[in-house]
Amino acid sequence: MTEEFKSGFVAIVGRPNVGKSTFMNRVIGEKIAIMSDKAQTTRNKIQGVMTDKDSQIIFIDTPGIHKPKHKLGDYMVNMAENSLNEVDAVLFMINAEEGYGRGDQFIIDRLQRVNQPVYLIINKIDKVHPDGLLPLIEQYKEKLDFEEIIPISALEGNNVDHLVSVIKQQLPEGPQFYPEDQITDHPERFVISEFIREKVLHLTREEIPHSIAVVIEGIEPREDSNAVYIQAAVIVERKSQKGIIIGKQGSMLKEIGMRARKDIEALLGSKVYLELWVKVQKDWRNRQIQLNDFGYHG
Ligand code: GDP
Ligand code: K
Ligand code: MG
Repeated sequence: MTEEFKSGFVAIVGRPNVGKSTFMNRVIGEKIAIMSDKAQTTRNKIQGVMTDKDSQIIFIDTPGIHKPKHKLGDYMVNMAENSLNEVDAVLFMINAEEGYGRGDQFIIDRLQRVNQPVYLIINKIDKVHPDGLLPLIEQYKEKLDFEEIIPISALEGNNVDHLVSVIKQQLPEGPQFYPEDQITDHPERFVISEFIREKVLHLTREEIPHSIAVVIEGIEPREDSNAVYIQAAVIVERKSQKGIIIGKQGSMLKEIGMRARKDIEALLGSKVYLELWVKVQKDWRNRQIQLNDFGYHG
């Protein structure tokens, strides 16, 4: 009998900053999920596709499930929960250094309603002494019936290959959903907007928390010059925030644009002209009706 091709969808859940994006990027090998020390950087689900000769794994990097604070929070939690019931396996990632916390209980409560196999992934083992792992494993075992418990270091790569092979065994026979060279099914538009948002968050630090969105208003490849023209708007809630993002004589916005442009050029492999501006749109997070405009589709 010949080996059948296997394929399936795998969701990654866990508190913010446990290393979900780092893991995705290590497995996929490209900067598609945005990594940052700030919580909630990954807002939409990003799919990364890993293909080899006999399998294809489609990873869903969910936004961290957490207790909602406003409408957008609700939306994010619902989206994350829904995606868990459409996958073949769930990776519940924790940080070996932090141990069990209330944020985990909130996620575990949700995972109890999931029928698919749930794997406990203990990440950042490079930061702890191996003796500390056993008590941690015992503690989590009591909370949920995990299919398997796998310690890894997403940053250094320890045991990541093993985890991938375990997932592969779990997958059903199935088609190759995406072409081999495709690493994400998100339109470039979304990745580009995330690059810009990442730069805003990095450069403005705590002054601009998460109350921004980035909307790509135009992407226009010009064949004559092999360049891509991109127009994007940064949406803020208050006028004061607009001032911070623009900076003295536009210096901040210029820096944001310059850094984002470098990432976008690397992504698209061509020269990029990026036109950025800032718009004030009051209380956008609580206006459900606008969410679709910003690209938050369930
Ligand atoms: P996410 O919010 O779960 O997507 O977390 P990120 O992937 O953005 O990672 C948050 C922080 O943890 C970043 O600074 C990463 O470099 C760091 N990190 C992720 N995985 C590891 C790991 O295995 N070991 C160590 N030491 N740091 C890690
Ligand atoms: K993060
Ligand atoms: Mg992330």
